[in-house]
Amino acid sequence: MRKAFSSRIARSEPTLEQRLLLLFRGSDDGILSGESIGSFLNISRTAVWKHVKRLRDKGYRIDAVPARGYRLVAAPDALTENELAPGLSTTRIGCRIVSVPATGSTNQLAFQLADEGAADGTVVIADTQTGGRGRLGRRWESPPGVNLYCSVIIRPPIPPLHAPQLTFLSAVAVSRAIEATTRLRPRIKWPNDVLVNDRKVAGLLNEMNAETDTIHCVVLGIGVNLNMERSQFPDGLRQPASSLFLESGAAVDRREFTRALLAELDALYDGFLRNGFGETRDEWLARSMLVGKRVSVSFGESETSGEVGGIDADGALLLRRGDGSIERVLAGDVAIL
Ligand code: BT5
Repeated sequence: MRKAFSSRIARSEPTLEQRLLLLFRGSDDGILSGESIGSFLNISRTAVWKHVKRLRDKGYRIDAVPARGYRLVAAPDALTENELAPGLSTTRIGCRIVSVPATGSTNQLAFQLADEGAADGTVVIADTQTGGRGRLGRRWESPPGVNLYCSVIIRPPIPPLHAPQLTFLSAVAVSRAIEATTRLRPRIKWPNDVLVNDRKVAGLLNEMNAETDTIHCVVLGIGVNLNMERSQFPDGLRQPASSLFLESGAAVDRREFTRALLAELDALYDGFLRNGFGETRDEWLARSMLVGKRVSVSFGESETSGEVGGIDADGALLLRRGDGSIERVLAGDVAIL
């Protein structure tokens, strides 16, 4: 028997390190005496020193200012819980953020954590992936320091049959986050791509652990090319690809983008659990680049074509064929004709 999980888990209290960072960031000149830190956090001077050292070990530059105390000079450009949690006001998504410098695939790590009981809304982020996965065993290029690779563990009380609906949540959340942090206008391509100026900037890979009628967990894998440079894209990608930086000309603050994404996902997931798939589906359709277009969809050896009418309640693509019949397509790669 697997453990049952509460569907609503409040974000845990900030840790001492997070409170220390908040203190530094809230102080006028960025300098705090060991004594004042100790009294704010109710810890000894030795404990203050230990926490400062721990932050330094994590890449924070904290200088000692003679006779005055400590000054936070620079924070690492890292997508850690310390950097993301302050200012993140979600109810589920991001209740816990597990951040690692490198892993094979964040989806794989998320499944391991889910097996160990990780709660609904746990987010796994890696700075780089050595075996980033696309669909059908394809590879997802994941260079360090520039992009976002994250996997969100959710445990929705829905039948496994409806799980494909969740891909649409991720696609809408990524699109909203792009709009919230850049001036770009993203479009969604069924089933799992987000494009800017017809170039792919994000890919989604949802995977599930389920039995016939019960979902144990769904892992929403989200890869967004934020600051990737042209030279970091290998030749021969399936379709033209780009990053938000390349399309907008401005570097994206990875922390700001990640917080925006988690907030949008939280809001959409909350609406999904309360009111079902309808709202996400409507927004997805409004953002879709395919509706009304003639497309061909290939899956392995098979290929079909028609005019896109929309998606149905299960997230299947609805194709109107030449003879007027409607075909439901559950998976495949789409090309616009
Ligand atoms: C996808 O597959 O688009 C799903 C990508 C999901 C990646 C995230 S990152 C976090 C999480 N952890 C993982 O291990 N995966 C998820 P698909 O539609 O099959 O597209 C894959 C194809 O896109 C590849 O075969 C390449 O041609 C191309 N591609 C590879 N890396 C890319 C990149 N960074 N940007 C754009 N296109 C890329």
